[in-house]
Amino acid sequence: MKKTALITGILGQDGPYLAKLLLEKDYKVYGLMRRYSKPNFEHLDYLGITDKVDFVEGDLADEASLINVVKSIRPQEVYNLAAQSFVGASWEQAKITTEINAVGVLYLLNAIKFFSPTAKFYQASTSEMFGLANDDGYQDENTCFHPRSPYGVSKVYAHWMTVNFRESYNLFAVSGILFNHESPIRGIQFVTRKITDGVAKIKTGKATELRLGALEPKRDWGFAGDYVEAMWMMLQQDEPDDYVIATGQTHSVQEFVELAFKSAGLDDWKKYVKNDPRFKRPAEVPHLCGRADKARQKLGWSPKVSFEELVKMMVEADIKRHEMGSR
Ligand code: NAP
Ligand code: G4F
Repeated sequence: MKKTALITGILGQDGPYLAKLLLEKDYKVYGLMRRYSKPNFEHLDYLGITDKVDFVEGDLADEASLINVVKSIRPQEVYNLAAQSFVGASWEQAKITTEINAVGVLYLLNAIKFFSPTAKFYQASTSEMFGLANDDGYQDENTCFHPRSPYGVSKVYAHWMTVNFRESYNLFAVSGILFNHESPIRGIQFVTRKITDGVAKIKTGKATELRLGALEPKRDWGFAGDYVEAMWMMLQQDEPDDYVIATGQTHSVQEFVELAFKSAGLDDWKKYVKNDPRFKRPAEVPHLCGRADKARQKLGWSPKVSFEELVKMMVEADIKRHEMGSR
């Protein structure tokens, strides 16, 4: 019998990578998506799996829709990847960010508790929960949270609600605290993809500049394909637990910019990059660097793609896309 998994956030970045992994492991994969007049399957198409996923309609902000989905599928594994995931928008849209990322997780946990209580549940937690904590060093499972955005705050609620359902109702519920992870299908608003797309546009003569905010913040950037493996591994354990997933290396936005321009054969990045205060945030997270020792020891997980390989992969994919006529 095939195992059955429900993935929320199926049209985003991580949803397609995780779906591909589970399909390769012979799962039946259901993907939850909102109601659209015109859904965008671009990311699933990129990985060649659109017709292999069973789509179900539902919205994290609508409890009844989640109950219907969980009740009708009764999945063995639920991966909650759906979120208003863009930190920069979360100040202007704090309420909807909270409804989806925090209260939505409570709705989903309740639906599982009542209608599929043996399902294993994965919550997509984030290094944004650490925020200002431990400014210079590493962050791991023992680091205190100090979120710096409504997004970070909403994710802290969801993290603790996941832990609370585990402790209160004996649910197999885990929280994966993932540091930034990227890919050629990263959303175009996020800084890495904005940079690689911008570099590709400059390279192919479609743009002459790239406008960015702060270049100093440091992030621990890995490859999304490696990180979804850790999600799956967490649900294959005998006991539910929370894990930090990270590369253990950190780079500034400027370092990403320099390498991206260099990968495209454009030497003088300063000629093209313009500072734009519109992309600065009311409160910044200056330094993230994860320590994933627990995941290494207990799950046997480690990242495979290096920072340099990641930047090159993204730049090459965007140049190819623009050369083929994409806007
Ligand atoms: P993403 O590309 O933004 O995808 C999020 C998905 O959630 C989108 O497909 C979106 O659907 C869906 N969604 C948003 N609101 C929804 C709602 N109300 N109901 C149902 N679906 C909804 O994010 P990602 O990079 O794949 O990240 C996956 C998860 O990991 C997110 O929870 C994110 O917060 C978390 N995370 C990401 C990272 C990272 O570096 N990527 C790191 C740590 C944690 P639409 O297509 O309809 O907009
Ligand atoms: O790429 P970002 O928007 O990602 P951020 O804020 O780190 O959040 C991402 O990673 C989190 C994990 O830590 C996830 F939970 C979250 O869902 C998301 O996937 O920004 C990275 C850095 C920030 O310091 C930002 O201020 O880049 C800086 N930055 C500078 N100029 C910019 C820009 N960010 C964006 N998006 N656009 C700019 O023009």
